[in-house]
Amino acid sequence: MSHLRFFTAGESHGPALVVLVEGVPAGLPLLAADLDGDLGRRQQGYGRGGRMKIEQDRAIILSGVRGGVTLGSPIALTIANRDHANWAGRMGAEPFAEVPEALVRPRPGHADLAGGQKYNRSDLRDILERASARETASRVAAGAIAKRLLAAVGVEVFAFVRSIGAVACPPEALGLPSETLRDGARASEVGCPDEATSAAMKAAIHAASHAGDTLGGTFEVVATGVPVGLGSHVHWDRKLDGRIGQAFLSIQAIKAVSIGDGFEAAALPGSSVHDPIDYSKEHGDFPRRSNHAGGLEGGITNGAPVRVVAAMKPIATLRKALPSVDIRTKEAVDAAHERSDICAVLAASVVGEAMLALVLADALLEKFGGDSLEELQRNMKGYQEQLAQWPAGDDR
Ligand code: EPS
Repeated sequence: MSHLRFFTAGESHGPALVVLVEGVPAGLPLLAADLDGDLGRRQQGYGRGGRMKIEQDRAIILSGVRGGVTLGSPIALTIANRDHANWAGRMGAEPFAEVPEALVRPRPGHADLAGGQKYNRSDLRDILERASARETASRVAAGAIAKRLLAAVGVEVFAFVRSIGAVACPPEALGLPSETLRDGARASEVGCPDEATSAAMKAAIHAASHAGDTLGGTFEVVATGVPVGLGSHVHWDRKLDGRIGQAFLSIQAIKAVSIGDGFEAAALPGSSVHDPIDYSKEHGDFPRRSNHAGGLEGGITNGAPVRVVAAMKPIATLRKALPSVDIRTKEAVDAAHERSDICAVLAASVVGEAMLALVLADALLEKFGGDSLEELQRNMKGYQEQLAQWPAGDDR
């Protein structure tokens, strides 16, 4: 991401998370409260653990916004870790009075072991603290800024949960109109727009909890109102589907991502997969009869909603801990367990919204530029006028 850049910093039980977002044009109305809605949604979901009872994630904007409007300068913000108060003497930048007990029993599936080896740390807490999905609160704050920018040009991003463990939303529910999917997901404790499936998902999470186990699942993120022409076919690192894939695979516990019909398309003939082209005289555009492509062809947005599906593995911290090894004694032990979520697929779907919003906002600024919101909107209008005339004539 080179036009809208963001950095995150912070350990899970350190004093705070820190976010820096650079490249947001001047003149965008922005309040901390605009970020808090998504931060709160990320904390929700049936199956979250004890930490979410402690935290109340709120953004404190430190720079880049004056009187509720962006300045075009870097936006810096923090989110407090309330749990830090319970980690006195064990977390913090200053030397400790007493060496804290080291974490030496790596959890299979977490960064503990490989991270400890790579960074030469003998207390695996030095790895866990940053690998934790707590970091995703920072991404959601950055993503909420990107969403504000996208909303100013008519793009909306939302997500819904498609499956949890073996319980999946029926195919007919997946094809419901966008508003129904969005509102249904927001009304569900597991983020699934189908009521009967939501109930079955809750039952599955409940059963996993009793078994000391965890559950993963899949979610879909949709962006509507995306203009034709974001991304490019001309080079591998400019293809927008590739950039989306990287953004989603960087989310903690995400192991697979697909666009449009994804893996399902591989089993079908081309005639069932590609979206026939029409021409609308009324709108002067080229609508499609279907959207199997998920709004992307040749690495370029085609004007249809962008649809991304991601698969989250079950959380790696299990109450009924898996076999591991004490890295100091080399003895067989159970992996470490302090507390954990049973299922966080709804939370991950909110993080997915943030990542898609950040990639789309970056691609939007790449195509249209603009130091101010007005300039961005003017540039977009000029392009839309060009599209309405397209093709203007012979190229040569
Ligand atoms: C999380 C905070 C963490 C975990 C979870 C996500 O808090 P704690 O480690 O204090 O319980 O609840 O992180 C993980 C699932 C993980 O594997 O690291 C959060 O804010 O989302």
